[in-house]
Amino acid sequence: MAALGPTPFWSLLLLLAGGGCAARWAGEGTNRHLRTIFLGRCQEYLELLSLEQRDKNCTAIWEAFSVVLDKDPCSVLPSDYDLFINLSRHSIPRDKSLFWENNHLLVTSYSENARRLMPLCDVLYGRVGDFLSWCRQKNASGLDYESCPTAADCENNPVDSYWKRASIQYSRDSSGVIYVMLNGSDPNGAYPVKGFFADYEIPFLQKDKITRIEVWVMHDIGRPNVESCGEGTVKILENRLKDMGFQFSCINDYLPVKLLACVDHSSHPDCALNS
Ligand code: ENP
Repeated sequence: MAALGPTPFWSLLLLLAGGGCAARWAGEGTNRHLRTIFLGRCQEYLELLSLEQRDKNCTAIWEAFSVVLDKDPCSVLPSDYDLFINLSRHSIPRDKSLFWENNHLLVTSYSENARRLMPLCDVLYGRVGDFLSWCRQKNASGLDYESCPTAADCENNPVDSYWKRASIQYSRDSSGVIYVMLNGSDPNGAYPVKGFFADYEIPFLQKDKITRIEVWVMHDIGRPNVESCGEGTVKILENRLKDMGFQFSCINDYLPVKLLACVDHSSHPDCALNS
């Protein structure tokens, strides 16, 4: 039986004080098995590459990546990932690039591990960091497993700088038909006018290598239809791309992707198939 007396009271007080202590940063802490996951994903991904592109060294790629783990978590720049990108970079097949906003799970399902299309998270240098978080502690060496900074904490955080550098490379290396999957049910609009796509991907597309850009505005099954092709922020995107000289087209609820979304909502009226 637990002893009565002052001890439980002080324990409770300490627990309350500790429990109320907010994390330093707004983001998830470093994944406990970051290195193992990174190396496992890297090695597995190499099997997808052609023999000529497979001569990559996952340990060297990890070493290049992990230099940011020795840096202050608000002082990591996209250029800190240059060596990591140079070691892990491989070509992106023509007509296979898929850009997106606010559709991560639909994108990963549709891309089929790079078999159908190859979004950034199905490229080696995007795959190793997908869904993960990493940062050093603020005032000490060693990783912070409790929290990591997001853009709301500081601009030059390790995760955002990684995605910025990876996005720039992915855009530069994309060619042929460019696909873009947007979410027309997002209350803030389908095309975030500030975001990775707007700021770190569109500006780095190589016009001479790109034949056209096709946008798919998907609507979540059973959720409001906020924007469609030709409306609101989608129109802003259309004007921007046309001004840059790209050939642009837009499709609402592109059927192959909609059919995939309907797998989880097969009895919803929006998923009824016409006989
Ligand atoms: P969100 O906010 O919908 O989803 C962020 C989640 O997707 C995080 O788990 C993140 O991994 C993962 N993710 C996969 N690829 C990217 C990515 N490429 N990126 C940022 N996060 C990515 O996505 P965002 O923030 O709007 O980013 C969408 C962008 O990805 C688009 O520009 C698209 O074209 C691009 P983690 O490690 O942060 O947990 C670039 C930035 O591919």
